[in-house]
Amino acid sequence: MSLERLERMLNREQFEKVKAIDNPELHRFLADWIEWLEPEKVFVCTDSEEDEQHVRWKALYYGEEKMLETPNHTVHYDSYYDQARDKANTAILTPGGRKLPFLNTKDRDEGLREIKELMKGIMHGKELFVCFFVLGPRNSIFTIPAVQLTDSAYVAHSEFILYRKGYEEFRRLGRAARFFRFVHSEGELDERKTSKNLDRRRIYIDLEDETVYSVNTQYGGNTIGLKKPAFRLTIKRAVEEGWLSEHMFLMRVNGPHGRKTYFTGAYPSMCGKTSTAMVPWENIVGDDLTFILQVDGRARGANVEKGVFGIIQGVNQEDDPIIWKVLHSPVEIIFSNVLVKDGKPYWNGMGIEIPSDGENHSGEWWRGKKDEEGNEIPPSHKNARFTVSLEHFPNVDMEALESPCGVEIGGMIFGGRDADTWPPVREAFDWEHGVITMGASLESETTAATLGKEGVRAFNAMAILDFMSVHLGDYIRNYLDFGRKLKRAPKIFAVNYFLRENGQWLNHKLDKGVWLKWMELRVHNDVDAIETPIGYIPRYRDLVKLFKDVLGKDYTRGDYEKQFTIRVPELLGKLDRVERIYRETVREVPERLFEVLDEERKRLLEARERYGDYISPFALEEKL
Ligand code: SPV
Ligand code: MN
Repeated sequence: MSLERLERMLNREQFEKVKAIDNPELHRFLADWIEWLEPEKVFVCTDSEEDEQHVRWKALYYGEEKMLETPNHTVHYDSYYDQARDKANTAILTPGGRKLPFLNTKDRDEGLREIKELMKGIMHGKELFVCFFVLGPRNSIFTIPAVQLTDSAYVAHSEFILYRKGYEEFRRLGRAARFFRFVHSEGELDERKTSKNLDRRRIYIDLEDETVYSVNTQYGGNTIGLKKPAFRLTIKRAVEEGWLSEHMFLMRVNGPHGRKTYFTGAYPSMCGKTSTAMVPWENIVGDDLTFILQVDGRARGANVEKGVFGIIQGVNQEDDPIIWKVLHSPVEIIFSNVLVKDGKPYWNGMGIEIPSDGENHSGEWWRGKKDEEGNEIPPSHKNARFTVSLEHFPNVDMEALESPCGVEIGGMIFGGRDADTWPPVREAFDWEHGVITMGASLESETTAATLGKEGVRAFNAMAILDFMSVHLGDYIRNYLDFGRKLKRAPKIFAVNYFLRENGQWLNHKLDKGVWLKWMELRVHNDVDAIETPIGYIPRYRDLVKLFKDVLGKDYTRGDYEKQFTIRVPELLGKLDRVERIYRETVREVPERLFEVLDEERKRLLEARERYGDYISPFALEEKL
């Protein structure tokens, strides 16, 4: 039945490609949506190089990307007002519009009706790309197949760079495939090929059918189905099935004598996640999304993706030598929302002189140009990005990236943008303490990764709140349960790269390389540490050695003392803020969360009695 409909709508060659997948549910989904979207033609992508090439070419042909001077480099622009994830117009569809505390929700029937109406016939005159990918490595314990429908060759192209191809996986799984679906249309485009009807921009997530709809937008965070749209679906699956789907990088930290220790790290967008995963002397496995499963009592992680959709602002030769080199080599890269002059891309903070005119996300650009609100337009957007496959990074751990059973996780890191409270690095007492006082208590200043005001301190548990498609209480319960199932749980750490004093940073950008080495040693109990009310911190003498070994720097007692002072008033204030949120906003919070927060408060109050408000790490070290 659906096949017959598809046969009428597709040409023979494309029809044969979908017919070769034995999955009636997929056929029905395709037939229904192709009928509804009314594209002029349909292209079905198999895993072949020719099909991928077709998509690459069409992105140029339709003008969604333009060639740059370096072979295989292209540039794509999103509308000036479509430069980040649009939280206001993103909603989880729930029966009766049942509320979630941190995300918009909308009545499912109403949302589906609205989105269908917006999408009726929206692909007139356009080519629809039907693409198959998988989340996680293929044919692995992590694999989730997904099908993407989009009229944006740029979106499809990005997905070929970022995800493993899935057509053969669909064929192999046939009817057994429990697949995600993504339906995207960029809608009407203006002369610059950017989405025009931003007032009708919508991203609706239907958890029941595991389908995400996205319309009238092009920005990757709203449109690349397997990235953040899928993430809302995997969080729900993970909570239902007892595993973890996290907003985390996955990396290898190289210990003494060739020891390899894998870490995950959760940081809100623009808080150092990619740059940590990319620290020069370690190895990257993934920079954004990690699945974590329990296998034989161990936590094993895999990168959901195989590429990077990374922030380009501030990437410079000195601080990010690896990314810099990749961005200047003739490998396949899509630059988005950067300044282009004479076929070369430029971005803010790249450490070289930037031309004073060219083309950027605002169209023709010249220094001093203002937008409609009277704000001066910088050369590139703060959230301008590059899209590139990890295989092109000299520091990628390819074996870990492709391992069908992932890698054992030694440590999990939580970090935020915090001017005055957390020390640069510390270790939790145990899984529960880490999950609750570090992950579930994460606060961070808002950034340009989402639309809205920047620099506001905001609660962002596990750096995942933007995607929290289930009740946060259930999510945290699942986390705590997950740890209980493990024979050896990863150690949990918290980092903060953003401590400030009188407006000055207390740390350098590459200090994170030292914290990583220290955490690696701690995972294997190679160094001891100072017990504080909020966990273990490094001893000065260990850091002196690491700063020398890693950065060739002398680390002063003064710097150490300033950075690792335990700031009791700020820590207590934070505990109160976090507890209030869990008491007032989140339902069915595991009681253990409140107990662990209470224990922490008690320890802080006792320490204050004895040492005062600001406790030097040297004072605590004397106890050792
Ligand atoms: C993030 O903002 O967390 C990103 C980029 O990783 S986006 O795809 O926009 O979500
Ligand atoms: Mn992210």
